[in-house]
Amino acid sequence: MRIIDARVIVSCPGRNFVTLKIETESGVYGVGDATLNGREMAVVSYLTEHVVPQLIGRDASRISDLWEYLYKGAYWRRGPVTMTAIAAVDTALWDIKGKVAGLPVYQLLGGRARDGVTVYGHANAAGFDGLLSEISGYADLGYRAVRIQTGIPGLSSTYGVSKDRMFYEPADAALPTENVWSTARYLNHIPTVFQQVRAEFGPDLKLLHDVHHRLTPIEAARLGKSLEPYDLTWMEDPVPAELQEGFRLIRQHTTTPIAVGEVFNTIWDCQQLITEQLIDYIRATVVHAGGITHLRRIFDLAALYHVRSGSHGATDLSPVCMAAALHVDVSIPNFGLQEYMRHTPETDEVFPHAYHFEDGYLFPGEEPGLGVDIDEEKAARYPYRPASLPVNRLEDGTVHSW
Ligand code: EZ4
Ligand code: CO
Repeated sequence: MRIIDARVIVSCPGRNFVTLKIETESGVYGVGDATLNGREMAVVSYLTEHVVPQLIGRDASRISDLWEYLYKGAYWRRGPVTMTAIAAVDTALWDIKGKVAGLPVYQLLGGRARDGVTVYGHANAAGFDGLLSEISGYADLGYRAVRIQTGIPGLSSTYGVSKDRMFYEPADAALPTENVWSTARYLNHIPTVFQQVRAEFGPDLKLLHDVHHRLTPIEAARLGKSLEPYDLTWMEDPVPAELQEGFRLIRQHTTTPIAVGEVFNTIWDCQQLITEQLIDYIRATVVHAGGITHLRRIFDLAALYHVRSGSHGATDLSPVCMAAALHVDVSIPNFGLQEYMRHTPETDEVFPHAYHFEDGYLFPGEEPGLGVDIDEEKAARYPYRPASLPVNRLEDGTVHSW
């Protein structure tokens, strides 16, 4: 079954998405997400200039072989642009394989290991009263797990607190906006928030928090310790993770579980974190970690070391990525949690999908393949708009991790 065409579709139905569509001689086609927030056009160029010409004429059924061909064949390994491009190809080929087999992709991955995929939503507000009503809203919708982000007194803005009530979008301008950060203000405030939230909602609701790479290991250790009484499901991205051994220090001091991985591209980014049992949840994704094929390799390694999955599912991961993630989530033994930020109605319209939410769970649906598509006519109505993620500075002007 030869590949006869591959196209990169860029569309901005509320936010930018890059989608790869691979067509075969039999007429069956597959789709893959290739969105890298704030760096979209780098992946578009990598795909159109370098990958697509190499796909034409190849056998679409040889997923593993094509993965190795694109990874080893480039000579230059790893990195977000390369791995996002490979992920898009891999995802589209799994979609094709499922359609040809007449089976949803999760069946090809071993079948269902659970009934539904437990998801967590994003409750956020600048102040405490707003936060409580956001959390209640999620609980009323049936969510069993909620991520909590809140404003920090003395800071005009911070990561995770939306301007739009429903749809948080950090890539908020063509050129980066700038935020101001204070670790001291943050560390003093956050435990008081969780103390009140836990008191209000009782022991059953799972509570999560995203530190978004802003602390040093010893600061993260202090935060984890101070949050222990409030029983967090995880503390996410406590420190930038280039230094994997840095997590040892956090681990020595706190039993608050640690989740990391949304910016990881390969198994080599988390190999030490997993094998030394320095984390509890690995949050790598289909789109940024080499597709279904490579993500499964990461999750399999994690399973040996009691590390569970916790895949990233922010709005910049398109419905194509979400669909692929759900087929993986429902079929692996060591599933933990799936992030689920709702897409805008425009996005859902451009990407019709079979997955659906019910009572705190997502279900991948029973369509052959991934059960997601791109409506190219509708996509064409939303042209690309440059958008960048913010840059963060300390109060004295020093550039800090965002
Ligand atoms: O900042 O997806 O857990 N979710 C996150 C996200 C990321 C964005 C970056 O593109 O940290 O909100
Ligand atoms: Co995050």
